[in-house]
Amino acid sequence: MPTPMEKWVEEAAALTKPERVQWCEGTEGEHEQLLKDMLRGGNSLLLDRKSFPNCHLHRSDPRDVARTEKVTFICTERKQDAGPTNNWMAPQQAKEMVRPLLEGAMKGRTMYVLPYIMGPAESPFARVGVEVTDSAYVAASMGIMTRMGRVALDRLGRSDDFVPGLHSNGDLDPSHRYILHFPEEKLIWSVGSGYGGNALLGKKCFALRIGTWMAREEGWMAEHMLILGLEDPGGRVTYMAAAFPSACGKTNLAMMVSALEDEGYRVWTVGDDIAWLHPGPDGYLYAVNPEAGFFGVAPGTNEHTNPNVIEALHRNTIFTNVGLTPDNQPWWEGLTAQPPQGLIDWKGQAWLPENGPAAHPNSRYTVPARQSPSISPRWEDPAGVPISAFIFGGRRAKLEPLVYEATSWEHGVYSGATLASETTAAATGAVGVLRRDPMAMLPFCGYNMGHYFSYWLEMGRRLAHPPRIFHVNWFRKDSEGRYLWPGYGENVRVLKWMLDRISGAGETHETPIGLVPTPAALDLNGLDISRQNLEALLRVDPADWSAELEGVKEYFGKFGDDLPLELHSEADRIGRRLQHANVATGR
Ligand code: SAT
Ligand code: MN
Repeated sequence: MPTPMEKWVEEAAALTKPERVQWCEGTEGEHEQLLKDMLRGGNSLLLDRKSFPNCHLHRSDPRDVARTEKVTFICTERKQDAGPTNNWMAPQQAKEMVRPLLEGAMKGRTMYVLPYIMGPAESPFARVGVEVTDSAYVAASMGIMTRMGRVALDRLGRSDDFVPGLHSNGDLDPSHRYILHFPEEKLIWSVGSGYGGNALLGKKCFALRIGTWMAREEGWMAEHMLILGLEDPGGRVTYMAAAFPSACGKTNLAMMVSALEDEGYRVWTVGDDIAWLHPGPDGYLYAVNPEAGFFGVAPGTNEHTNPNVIEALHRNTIFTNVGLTPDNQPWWEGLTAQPPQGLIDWKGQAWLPENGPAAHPNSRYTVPARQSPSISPRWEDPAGVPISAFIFGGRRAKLEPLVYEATSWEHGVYSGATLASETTAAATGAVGVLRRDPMAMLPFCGYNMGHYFSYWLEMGRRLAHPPRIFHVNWFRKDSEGRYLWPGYGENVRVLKWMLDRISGAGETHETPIGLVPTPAALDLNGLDISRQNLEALLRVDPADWSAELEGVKEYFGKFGDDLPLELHSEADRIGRRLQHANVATGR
């Protein structure tokens, strides 16, 4: 008797008609073979063996370089269950429309069967998925990003508790591209893209879109959050999880080399993108990183911004859409001050600056997490790590102070629900436009976001020790457009203040929007920052915030009756406080 997984794979093969089917075991030899298949595909090359052993460069189709949110759908029976922020199609309609694109899509190709685990293999919180794909690049990448192969089959046995994902590159024509999620049957179909979150189905499709649905059914949380441990001079480690929209520095924050290392503050990486969080018997929330690798943004990464990852990605790394130096090393904007002579650009052409950057702005590295010098000794702890703080952050040139603390769980949920950020190259579309991105989950919540806010509020009630909630903005600029805060390793100064708050210290100044540190409460030892810039960083302008509140209310209107009343009350409360402040400042 075939297992439920074997049965599903047979059906997928009957639909897509591959020439051959390869079940992946997850061995090292097999990983080498997948990389060779990738090289034979023609859009990949081996990098310099000496300086980058076992590293590859892959060039995706130039029309396929980022997640495509317009063609990403949540397919539920009722439209209301997908909510106002998701694209929706009824499941049957979606399948009828997309099935013809999958019929025979793997003719003449190999179908790789990738059984995988999201989460530490021994963890009770880990879950099994299976992806079938006709892309060797996807297969090799899934081998880095997940625990793939025999280990997943052994965990699953004959159970039907797995999330199937059918992926085909199709013809890569953007008009034939669909990323479909069927949360009611926990199924994923993806066709027409071989890139990132569109194609590595364990990541955004399973761990977040299907994951949020499962989490609500089962009483846990799936969030777009990095997980880090901050060690203090006494050797005690406090864990924090932080949500930022894609390409806003999650990987760099999670892997930071602390500017306060001499004082004994050190950052340990548990995860850089996704957190699965479960309430523990002690009333704390415990986080595991479902992934096994980092799929990080390359441009801007260098010895200063992320030395840990620079060290990590000198071996066993797949680079996607970066530039190439004449001696076969990867290169991207920001890696070195000056671009080397004789660069090849991400499309494989001699680089001409007038044609744009050498590396695509959303070019990436895919590297095993264990290779980072900052990897936490507890990153695969089956029980997870207890979370003391949630941090929300976006990219805001104006308005948002460097950091503030929410005054209650409800206020914290409000600050997450109203998160806004200037868009980046991680998704197709205009860059630098302000958009609301609640909890950095706008593209990743698999159900009605109004219900998701309610679920957050409910979790707070359920936890005896909910994490404190903070909001940060590393990206505030002065009137000349210069960043006010140096960021990167210096961000530890803000984390240290949070640590003080968690332990009951840390001076604050109460503002209408929350608790901002007093300038003296931040450890600025050894940092050259003017008093004026510091004040500008921490400023909460009541008039600007009143305008922001109008935008928030308009946004909330989108959710109608699905928006929990508590969030309206929070908005009203902040509105009243702003009014007082406006009166006080005479506006
Ligand atoms: O393309 S991914 O979704 O994997 C990366 C990101 O946008 O966060
Ligand atoms: Mn992400």
